[in-house]
Amino acid sequence: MDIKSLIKESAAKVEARLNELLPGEDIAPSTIHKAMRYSIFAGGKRIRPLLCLEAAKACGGSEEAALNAACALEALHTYTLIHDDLPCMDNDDLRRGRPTNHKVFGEGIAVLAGDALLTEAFAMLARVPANDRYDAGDYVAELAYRTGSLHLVGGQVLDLEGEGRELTVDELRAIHHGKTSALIIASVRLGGMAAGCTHEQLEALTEYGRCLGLAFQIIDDILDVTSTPEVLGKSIGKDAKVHKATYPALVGMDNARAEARELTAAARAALDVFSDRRRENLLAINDYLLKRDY
Ligand code: GRG
Repeated sequence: MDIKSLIKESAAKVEARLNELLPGEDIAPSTIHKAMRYSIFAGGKRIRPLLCLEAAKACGGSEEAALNAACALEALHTYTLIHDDLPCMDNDDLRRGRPTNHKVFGEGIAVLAGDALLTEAFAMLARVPANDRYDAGDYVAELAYRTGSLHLVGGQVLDLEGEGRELTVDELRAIHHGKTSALIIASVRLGGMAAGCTHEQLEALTEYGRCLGLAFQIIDDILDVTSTPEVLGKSIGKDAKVHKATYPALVGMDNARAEARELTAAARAALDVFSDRRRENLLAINDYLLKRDY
């Protein structure tokens, strides 16, 4: 299957399951359910669920075993987008091609919609089937570790504290690791764990996620300079406006592109422990994300 069809099919499966797992818009209190659904069903590339499902398949597991974990990752990711867009954070008014959650529902409901999606993510994980190596406790601990104050939330703290200050490349890498790579690492690890992967496979997926995650964020920084809001579905050029450090600003556009290419090669090499057939889709995703234009 070509990569675009793979992405489309995977997104359709994840959206159908999310629709089953999340409370309907007509369930009271309906405002919050409308707000949660507004942001989660606004489109989005669904890269994290895709990585989770494909990591499970690379480890010999089924998509079904990892589907609730894939949904949990998208719910958690959507919470970060809603909260990141709030006036007290990045203060954005466009996300996934639509007005941001707080612009439509108000700040109070947007905070709560993010909170509820975060909470639902753990409920979804608790429903991922156990296998010989891992159970719900392991899945919950994994997502909590990667997205709490040590990683994802911690990355946002470094980001807030770095605003308006000259950052070193290492400081910027630490922000990108927390805000982006940590959830991407969790995506592939949870897919592997849901498939009952070996320790060696889990280590390989962790390194693949780390490299791919950082490359993904460097490309995101590049697109923030070179693309348009119409193509990306979110505001662009914001980082420069608020004097936030980005890869192209710190190391130059050519070096940023070169580093993204090197990380993509390192992510590819990390998958050497898998057979050609098993790693085929993870490799295709890796290449696709380097060349993406949105
Ligand atoms: C806890 C508030 C809070 C934030 C944590 C993850 C994060 C930090 C903030 C979200 C905003 C942001 C720019 C994160 C960097 C990672 C990134 C590039 C997110 C966008 O992901 P895509 O491109 O988005 O996969 P779609 O809309 O396609 O799902």
